[in-house]
Amino acid sequence: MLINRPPDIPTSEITEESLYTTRREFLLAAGFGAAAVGGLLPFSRTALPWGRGPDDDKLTPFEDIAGYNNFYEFGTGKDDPARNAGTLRTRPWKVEIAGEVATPAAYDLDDLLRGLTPEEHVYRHRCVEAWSMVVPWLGIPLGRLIDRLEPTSRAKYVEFTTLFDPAQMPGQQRGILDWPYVEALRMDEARHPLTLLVTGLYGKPLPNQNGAPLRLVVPWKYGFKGGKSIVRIRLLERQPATTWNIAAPDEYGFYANVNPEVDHPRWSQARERRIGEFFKRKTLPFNGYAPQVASLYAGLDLRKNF
Ligand SMILES: Nc1nc2c(c(=O)[nH]1)N[C@H]1C(S)=C(S)[C@@H](COP(=O)(O)O)O[C@H]1N2
Ligand SMILES: [Mo]
Repeated sequence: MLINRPPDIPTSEITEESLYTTRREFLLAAGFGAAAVGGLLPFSRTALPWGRGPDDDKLTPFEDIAGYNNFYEFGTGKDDPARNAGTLRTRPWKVEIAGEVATPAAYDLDDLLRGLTPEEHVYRHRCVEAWSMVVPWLGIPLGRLIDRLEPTSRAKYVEFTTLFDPAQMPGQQRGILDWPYVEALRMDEARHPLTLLVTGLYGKPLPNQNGAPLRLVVPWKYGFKGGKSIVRIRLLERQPATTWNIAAPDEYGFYANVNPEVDHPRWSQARERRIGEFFKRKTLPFNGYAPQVASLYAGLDLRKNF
């Protein structure tokens, strides 16, 4: 599910999730273009114009998406990031573009993304801790930025580094992880159209606790692949070391594809709790995105390369 959406929709226009969903679907069903979404038009509670996917996904309420987070730079409790991330200053924000690109340089974030129109992508979001959400992200397919950077022929991996600033990110005053947080993708994963550089959710700028002003979202992988508050994007010839793989190589592999058949050493990955629901759901291979992404891993043993 994908609609285009202009980047700066005032918060006042989007109040409550059911209205948001219903109005958006009404507009699309009625044949209004993306530009109409967010405008002052009527809404109705008509039937959904498309199926919700295999498990009848409903959007997770904004309060849960922005109130139940993993962002260890602001504490290890699920409610710590919402409480503590107010110290993060997200403008001005510099992003260093480094490695195997035509012109390595530091860019102001707004300049780096200028002319790349954000799109809305509703994705299932699955944490390795076996909970999940359904999130309407606003972002730019990473491949479109990579094209703009003109990679060299040696570029095989893309690495993402989170801000390191213990004054703004008090969790970094403790050595819980090897700071700064680093994640990486193989180039074909990075260029896949589902892979998003996210700048917002629910049509609003990204809350700090969700990784403002720029974070990665790779919907067929466990959430930890999605590094937050990114200050460096580096294109590399060799696979880089990544934070969770360094922290616990037996528990967190480089690939981190959602695979219900490969348990975490300390718990099962067969089922998941959708935030807000009581009964657990079956976890789907590649988080339900197998038709789009399984071919990326043809010939790879996904038990060894977990
Ligand atoms: N910099 C940074 N990025 C991070 C994390 C983190 O602790 N630090 N946690 C990861 C994990 S484990 C998950 S599940 C997702 C959670 O994203 P959300 O809080 O937007 O749901 O962020 C990922 N990105
Ligand atoms: Mo996670």
